Amino acid sequence: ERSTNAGPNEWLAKKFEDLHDMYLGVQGKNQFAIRQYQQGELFFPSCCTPWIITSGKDARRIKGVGQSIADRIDEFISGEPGRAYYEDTEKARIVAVLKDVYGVGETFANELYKRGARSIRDLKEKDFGLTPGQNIGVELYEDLNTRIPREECRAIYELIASKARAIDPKIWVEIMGSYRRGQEDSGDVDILITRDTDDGLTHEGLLKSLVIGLKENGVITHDLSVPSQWDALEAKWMGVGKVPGGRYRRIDILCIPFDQWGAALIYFTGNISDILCLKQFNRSLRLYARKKGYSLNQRGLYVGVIRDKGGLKMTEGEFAVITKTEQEIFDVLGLRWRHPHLRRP
Ligand code: DCP
Ligand code: MG
Ligand code: MN
Repeated sequence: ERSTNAGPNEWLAKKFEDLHDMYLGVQGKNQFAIRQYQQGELFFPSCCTPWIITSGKDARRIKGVGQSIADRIDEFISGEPGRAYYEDTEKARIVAVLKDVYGVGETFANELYKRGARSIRDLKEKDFGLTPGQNIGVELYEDLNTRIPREECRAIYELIASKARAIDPKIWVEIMGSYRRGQEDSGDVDILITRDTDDGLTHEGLLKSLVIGLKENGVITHDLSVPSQWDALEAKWMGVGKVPGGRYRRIDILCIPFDQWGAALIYFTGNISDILCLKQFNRSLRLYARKKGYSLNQRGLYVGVIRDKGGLKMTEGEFAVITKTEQEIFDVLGLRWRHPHLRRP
C-alpha cells in the first residue's frame, strides 16, 4: 500500500518507488538497496518534508536520510540516469541470471560477468571454460529453474521406485526434502534408498543398475555428479531426469545403510526455513540431543561420544538405537514425533 498523501517532494517519492521496484524485480536481491530505496519512498511524500528539497545535501537534514539517498537525489535533480545505480542494477540483473545456472554460484557468476558474459546465450555460444555439469545447467537453464509441481515429483518418484523394486523387491525407497514436508512444489526430487538386511543381503550395487535402467527408459537423462564408489552402502548420485514429455528436472538419489534409515529420514526431510531460521528444526534437534548426552547426525543417534572443551568429538561413540523409524529417535530423546509438514523451527 502506497501513500496517496501528496507533498512538495512527491516526485522524489515516485523516483524512489521506481528504484525500489526495480531492485525488487532483480533476483538475488540486494536487500540493502531495497531497504534504502523503500525508505526514500517513505521519506518524501507528505508530512516529513514540508519544504521543497533542492539537493541531496538539503535532504540530509531529514533524520534517517543517508549519503546514498542524497546521491540518488542529486542524480534525479541533475536529470542524469545516475550512472552508479544504473550500472549496479544492470550488473545485478545479469549476475542474478547467471548465478542460477546449475553449479554456478554468486561468486562465479560475478567472475563470468567480469569476463564478459551477459546472458545465458553468451554462455552457450562463447567458451567460458565451464565444467560439464555447468554446461548441462546452461543447456537446461529454463527447465532446471522452474519449480516442480507436487504431482510431477510424485510421478518421478514412482518411476524411480518401481524400477528399484523391480531390481530388488526388498528395497526401501522414499521421497524426501520439500516434497515430504508437504510443499506444493519443489526445487528438485530427493530420493532416499536402503534395503532390509534381514536376509543378510544389502543394496550394494543397486544404484548403478538403477541409474542404467532409468537411462534406458529415458527417465534419467544426464549425470551431474556420480558416486566415487557406485557399489558402496553409502552412495550419492546427482543428475537430471524427466517424466515422458515433461520438463528436465533435478534429481538426487542417496543410498544409505539400513541401520541409518531413521536418522536419514529426519536429516533429509529438513525443515521449513526462511531467511531468519535456516535449518533450525534439525539444528535444535541436534542441540537437544547433545544436551541429553547424545549426538545426532544424518547417520544416527550416538551415545558415549566424548567431546573436548571446544565441543569437538574425540570419539565417535556408538549407535544409541538402530533406527528404522524417526519415531525411535524421538522416543530415545523423550520428544514427541513431529509430522514432516510441521517441521518448523
Ligand atoms: N539438507 C541439509 N543440509 C544441506 C543440504 C540438505 O540438511 N546442506 C537436507 C535437508 C533438506 C534435504 O537435505 O530438506 C534436501 O535438500 P534440498 O537441497 O533438496 O532441499 P529441499 O528439498 O528442502 O528444498 P528444494 O525444494 O529446494 O529442493
Ligand atoms: Mg529438494
Ligand atoms: Mn536435493
